[in-house]
Amino acid sequence: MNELTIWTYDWVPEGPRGFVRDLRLRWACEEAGLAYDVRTIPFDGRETNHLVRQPFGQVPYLNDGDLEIFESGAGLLHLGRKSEKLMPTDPAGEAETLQWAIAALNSIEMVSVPWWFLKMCGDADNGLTGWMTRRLDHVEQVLSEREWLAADRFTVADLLMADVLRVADVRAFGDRPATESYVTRVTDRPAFKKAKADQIALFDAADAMRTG
Ligand SMILES: N[C@@H](CCC(=O)N[C@@H](CS)C(=O)NCC(=O)O)C(=O)O
Repeated sequence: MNELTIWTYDWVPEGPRGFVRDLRLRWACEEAGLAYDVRTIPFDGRETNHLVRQPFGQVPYLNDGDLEIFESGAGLLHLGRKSEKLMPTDPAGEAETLQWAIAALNSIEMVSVPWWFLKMCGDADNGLTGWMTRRLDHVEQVLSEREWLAADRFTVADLLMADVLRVADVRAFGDRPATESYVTRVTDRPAFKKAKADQIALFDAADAMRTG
């Protein structure tokens, strides 16, 4: 058994496969060469069956020995401290990485998730469209001037930002060539491909168990 255990659901419907946020933690471990196990809790009953570990009934959460951490962003920053491949240790590089990791969560995903949810509910031209446009345009401007968000190289900030931006509806929302090539570049990394394939394989295998 490894010190690091990533927790996810034992099954999800097909739609979110490849996008469940345990992928962020798998991806980080793959990038850093950190050994990890993946364990599951039942999807059925998720609203209440693991509130003691994740107070919103969601996944992922992470064990590192006796440490328990929920929120994918917190898990990523924790892993970042374990490997320079994910987060530089010099103060300037670390600060850049932290600010862009938080920006991915709190300035982009904070808008993109509710925008996407309203769109999924049939309200494509919803009240968040202007806000979403402005945020994505600002990111496009940044990405048109640099290859990576922080420290002139791949960091956990890119992992998070690319994961937020790779959602098909977000990518299709306007023509942003720098963003598109950034997402393609980051998700072309072998660590991402392995993390995604492993997650999909876990959920695909669980189909058979559910149908008997
Ligand atoms: N802010 C949380 C969001 C976690 C989240 O949205 N998890 C989804 C799977 S990707 C989930 O558990 N959804 C089930 C639910 O909300 O009931 C994080 O980044 O860890």
